Order: sequence, then C-alpha cells, then structure tokens
Amino acid sequence: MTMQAQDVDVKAAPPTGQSRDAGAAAVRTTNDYVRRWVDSCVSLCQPDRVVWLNGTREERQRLIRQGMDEGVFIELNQEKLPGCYLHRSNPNDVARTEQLTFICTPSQDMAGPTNNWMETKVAYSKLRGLFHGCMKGRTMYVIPFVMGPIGAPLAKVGVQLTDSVYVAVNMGLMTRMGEVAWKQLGDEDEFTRCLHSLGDVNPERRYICHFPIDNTIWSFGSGYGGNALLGKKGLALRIASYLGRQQDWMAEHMLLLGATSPNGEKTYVAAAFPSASGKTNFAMMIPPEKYRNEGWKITTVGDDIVWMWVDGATGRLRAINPEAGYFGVLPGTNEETNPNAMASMSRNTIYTNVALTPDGDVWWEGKTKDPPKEAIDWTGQPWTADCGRKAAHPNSRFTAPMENNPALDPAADDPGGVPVSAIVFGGRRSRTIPLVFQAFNWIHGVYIGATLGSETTAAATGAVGIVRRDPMAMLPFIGYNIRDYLVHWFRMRKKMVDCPRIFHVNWFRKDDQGRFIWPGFGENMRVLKWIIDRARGRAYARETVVGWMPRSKDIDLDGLDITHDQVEALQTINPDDFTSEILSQEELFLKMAGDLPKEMVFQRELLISRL
Ligand code: OXD
Ligand code: MN
Repeated sequence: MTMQAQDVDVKAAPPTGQSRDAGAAAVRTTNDYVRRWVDSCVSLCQPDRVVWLNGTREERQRLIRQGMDEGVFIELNQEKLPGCYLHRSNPNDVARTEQLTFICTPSQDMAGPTNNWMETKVAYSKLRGLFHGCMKGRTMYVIPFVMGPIGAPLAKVGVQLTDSVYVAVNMGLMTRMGEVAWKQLGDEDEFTRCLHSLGDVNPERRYICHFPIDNTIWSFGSGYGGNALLGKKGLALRIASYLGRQQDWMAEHMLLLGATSPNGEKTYVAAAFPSASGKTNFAMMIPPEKYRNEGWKITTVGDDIVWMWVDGATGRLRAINPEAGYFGVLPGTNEETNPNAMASMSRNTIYTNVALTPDGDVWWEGKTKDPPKEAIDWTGQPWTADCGRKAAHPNSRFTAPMENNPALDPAADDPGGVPVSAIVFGGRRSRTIPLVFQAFNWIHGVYIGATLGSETTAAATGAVGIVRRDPMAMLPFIGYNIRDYLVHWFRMRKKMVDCPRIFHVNWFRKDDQGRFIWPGFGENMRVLKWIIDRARGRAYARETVVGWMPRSKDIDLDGLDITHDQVEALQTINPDDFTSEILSQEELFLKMAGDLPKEMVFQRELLISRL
C-alpha cells in the first residue's frame, strides 16, 4: 500500500514519545486524551507506521487490497459475491478462548466466582511485557467507533488500536466506524481504550483482559472475532454490563426482533440464547407461508447484543442493538434455514474459515444438500466430498453489514430504540426442558434466566455438547460479579412501571431416536405468536410447576406435519428429570455459596415445593 498523506511513518519520525508532534498534521482528532493514549501505545508496541482510519468505503477497499497483498484476504468471485472476501485464520485461533479471558480488578470479589480474574497491576505488567515491541515491522491501525445508533443516549465511543488488517475491516462492518466517533467524543475522556495485537498468534501467549474500572481492554495473541473485535463481546457486553450496573441499564447477550401482525400491531421481543444456538436464525426468521399470507412479518433489530434502559416517560424497557453488522455462524445456514442471512452475506461480506470452490465461491457444511465435488478446505488443503474431513470449520463465520438484511427493522438505526414487550431465554436441551413456558412474574423469570442450561457448542474452545449453566446466556460475558449482576436484574424491575413478560423456549428437544421433535426455524413463529399474545394479555395458559404453559391447542399447528400429541410430548415435564435438573443447578449455586441473592433461594424453594 502506498503511504497516505494522513498516515504517520513512525520510523521516520523523531523517537517514540515525540511521535505526536511528528504526526500532528495526520492525527484525525484533536482530543488530547486520545492522542496521549495512542502515543503511549505507540511507545509500547513500536509499530513502523500508524494509520488513522476514517471509516469510508474507499478506505475499506484500500485495506482489503492491502490484506490481499499480505495473504490475509482472498478475493472471491466478484460477479457472484460482489465485495466479498475469504479469510483463513490460524488453525489454533478459531473460537473464543474463555479460559484465556480475564476480568482484571483490584479484588477478586469484583470479578466474582464465574470469571477468570487477574489483579489489575499484575495483568497490566504481564501484558505490557507481551505488547512491548510487538508491532515492530507492522502497521498500527487507529479505529474510532461508536456502539449504538448515533445520538442514542446509551451510544458509546471506543477506539481500537490493532495490527490486524482483518480486524480493521471487520470493525468497519460491525460498528459505526470513523469520523462519527470523534464527533460524538468531542473533548471528553469517555471512550473505551481497546488495544489489540495478533502477537505471534500463540495460545500460550493469548490473553483477553478487561479492566472495567479503567474502561480498557487489552487483547493479545488472537485474531478471532469474539477475542479481537473489541467493540463486540469486550465492550458491548463485558465493559457495558459493568457500566450498565453503575448507570441503571442492562447489556445483554440477546437478539432483538420486531413482529408485525396482520393489523399492523408491532411487538418487539428480545431473546437470549447461548452462542451458536440460533439467535441469528430467530432474529431473521421468515414466518411460514400461512402467516405471511395473513400479513405477519418479522424484522431484525439485532442478532447478538442488546442494551436496554427504562424510559423515564413511560416506565417501560427500551432497547437498542449496539452493533451495525452480523458476525454469524455459517454451518447449517442455507436458503431454507435462513434466507435473510444468505441475502445479508451476498455482498460486502468477509467469510472466515469456509471452503473455497473452484469457481471462487464459498461452501460450508449444510449450505447446499449436495456438497461440491472438490474445494480448498478452511485450512487451505485440497478437499473432496468423500475425504472424510469437514470443508469448513464448525465455527466458520460471516461478517456482514446489517444494511444488507432485507428484513432489517426500520428502527434498527433509531437512537430512541424500541419498546421491549417480552424477554425469551432459550437453551439447547435434548431432554427435560419443554418447548415453551412463561415465568409467573419478573423475579421468577430472572430465576429461570439465571439457571439457564445449554449444551455447549463450537463457538468457544472446549468440549461440545455438555450441559452447562449459562445464566442469561451471559456466563462468558458478565464483566463483574454474577451476584451483583443478578441483583441488578432484580433491581431493574423496581424502575419499571410495566415490565416485559419473561419466557423460556427450547427448540432442541429430541425423541428417543435422537431426532429433533420440533421443526424449528420459521416454524418458531407459532411459538412466538403465543408469546406475543401472552405478553399482550390475550392467550390462554395453564399453570404448571415450571410456569404458565400453552395447551397443545393453544399452539397453531395448521399446515405443520406434527400432531397435538407430539406437542404434548414436547411440553411434558417429567418430575424425575426435573429433580435431576434442580440438582444440577447446585453447581452454580455452590459457586455462589453465601452470596446467592435471596430471591434465587426463595424461587428454588418454591419450585421444589411445586414439584
Ligand atoms: C458470538 C458468540 O460470536 O457468542 O456471538 O460467540
Ligand atoms: Mn454471541
């Protein structure tokens, strides 16, 4: 890449420490806090060059060309997939590494029993050692970005420094990046300081460290989305959840969708499912034909993260999606399971760790019924359909701007956000947990969310398919003590005049032959319809030990190849299974021993007494 007038050649500049003067004309902000912080990081990391990004399309193209020269991006067939590129990561760097992710605070109690903790000074000192000189010979990109629609009261500014051109391009897709951030920041000090380096991409030297008190994230040794796109899990969940507790709002691992009924009534629903458990599919759902003909429509506000606050005027919960793009799982995604996701990734998209076909297209398991005869797999090796290896990595991903989504909700960019009428928790459970039920009230709903269990997936390294407790699907993302997080949920209720109704769903229950009973995907509309009607006080439910449940006749099965008896089976609560379920919640309760909010203890006792 030829050097731009605005870039700073640090080698040609006076010794580090004075680089600010050398690059003064080039620096894109007059904010002294930013300039001093960038200077200190330049001194630490010693890049050859500092490039301040402005978020324009031309700049993105320039970065992509640069990445192609470096072998970071492979151009795909531009007729089929305009603006689309493939990236192959280091094979040791394909998922979030929760065991290497830390909350760094002065005391361990601030991080709590479910986070990895490092003492602040120890963490800075350890990571300073790693960052020292790590960008020699490399370029440091300065990425200003905003999380949240511009003008939203909760919108937050971050600045990420990175030596990865892949990260720079992805940040441009996932956030509102560029001049808007400098404008929002003005002369203030209120921005998240995000420092990132690929280092030598060695898991032995990989640390993702969050310093909530300093509004700072240092990530070293990984280029994987959840570890390296620091606006996402780092800022929008871990740091934001900490800020939300201080400032009376909530940052949650939830999708946010709008459902428009045939008479034009619009209901917004937020839903928390653990990573790689169908949030993107639910957020982009296309209702079954019957519903479409009646006039039902689903629109997407977000597919992964929501920020929610109580509106002073109405006393109701409102929400925004802090992100501007999707970083979605590919295996299993196709024209049938999620046509809106397929359309979203049809242009200006980065594909990570999928197979490359001879015609310059991409492929992953489940994209088409028939695999291509041959391809280059995600590791760059020749692959054939009968070779016995997977062509794409199970956690292969697409990064696409949300503007590509044909079902984007008109309010997705609205700084005022949308009102939330229902909150849904869902796990991946092959046994025990029914298709749908409603909590008796908010406190019971918080208990249901807090004890959420789910079978693990490929989104994080480690064993797949084991049930783990994943409170609110936030276990890896709560930036402080889980005790205080649950108390925060209980307290938020007191600020609301009317609160969203809380539900639990499980699309993943299996029969004795190991087959899914519920068809899922667009058919989930039938369950969503009951949820909406309950939230609006219209549908019937019977009281059961776990909560309010629809009778099978309350779920519309018209046009579906499934009987009312099967739905009854899906809704069955087996007391023995449920006793084991309660016992398996003990693991979480024991971790929080002595610190469990009393509401949790009472709810468990009430559940046991109902069994
Ligand atoms: C994600 C995740 O990538 O939750 O969204 O892992
Ligand atoms: Mn996620």
